Amino acid sequence: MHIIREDGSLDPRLDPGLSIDQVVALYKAMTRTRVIDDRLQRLQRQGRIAFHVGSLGEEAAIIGSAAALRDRDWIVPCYREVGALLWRGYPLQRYVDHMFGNADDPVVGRQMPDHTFSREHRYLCVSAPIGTQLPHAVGLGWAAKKRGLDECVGVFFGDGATSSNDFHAAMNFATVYQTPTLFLCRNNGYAISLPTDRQTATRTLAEKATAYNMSALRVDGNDVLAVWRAVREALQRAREGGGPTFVELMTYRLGGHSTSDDPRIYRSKEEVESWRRADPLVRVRKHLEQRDVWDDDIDADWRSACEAEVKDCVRRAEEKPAPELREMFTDVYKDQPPHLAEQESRCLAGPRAPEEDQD
Ligand SMILES: Cc1ncc(C[n+]2csc(CCOP(=O)(O)OP(=O)(O)O)c2C)c(N)n1
Repeated sequence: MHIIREDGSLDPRLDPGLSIDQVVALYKAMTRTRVIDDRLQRLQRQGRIAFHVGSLGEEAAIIGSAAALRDRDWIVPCYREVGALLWRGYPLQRYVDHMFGNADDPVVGRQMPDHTFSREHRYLCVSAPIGTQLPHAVGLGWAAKKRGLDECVGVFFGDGATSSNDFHAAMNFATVYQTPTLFLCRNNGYAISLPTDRQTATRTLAEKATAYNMSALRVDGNDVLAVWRAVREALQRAREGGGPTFVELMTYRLGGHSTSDDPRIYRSKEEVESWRRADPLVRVRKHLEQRDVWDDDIDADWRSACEAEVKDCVRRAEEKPAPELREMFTDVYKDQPPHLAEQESRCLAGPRAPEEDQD
């Protein structure tokens, strides 16, 4: 499914009828995410943060999905979806503090960068082993259903995750128990260096849903309105008791897998260039220009506002102290077991603690 055509006009048969202000908000959020990604990539190269996993080229798939969900619905991320969290109003300063692992980081430096969460924004913590978030999302949906709550769950994952055991367990459980779970598969062409056609023998990923008797949609994931429409349709089905839907979002990872990756080793310049022409930001901007609500000057102003915002957050984050050493021992057990209490006191005493304390 495509809705925004090459020339920026909309397919009238599929136009989901968002107001122009809503489309501007989507474009602004997508651009802001890209500016943040760009800044974090540079900070990693300068050695100021340790790691970043970005969403370059996948902004429509992520922001479009988040926008189609309601605030009461849960988002279960993979690891590239901070744009969805920011869409929900998560403070950028808190995210940047997390990226620096400083004292104000919600996980006080105990997680890798880009492994944040927010209960307040109904955004689960990133679960790094591939596919493990899928059964979590089905469980959340099942719990909501059992409690009679009007809450659905959108879970993000990549094409690679469809080869994990957890994917199949989650798909099966979701249809057997008809959980209100939306399987949002960002098919970005690669699982690090492995292309999708070496990941699976099926022609599409969406057809895997058929084996589980699950509804499926396959849409242009670089078309933010197509993403919005597909996810809203899946949400509607779940709310009406129609169970889960698999949504395959066809997109492309324009950047490396993460700052630890060099994609030039396994894919051609030509391939990347051809996808650059399908950039999701360019696509929606064309539509806004056609509607006379956006131009070069407005765009430049918005981007510099985003850059200034990130720069300010980075400056503040770097001024903050590191977490206290004792934070390593907090939030693990409600009642700290004695062996951990002993380790904590030795650790806090430091390496110069008297020998007899360090047996
Ligand atoms: C169980 C497991 N195996 C391997 C890894 C290392 N790893 C991290 S990301 C990744 C690729 C995942 O690709 P995909 O699911 O397509 O998501 P994408 O990164 O493309 O968004 C791998 C293999 C891991 N995190 N967990």
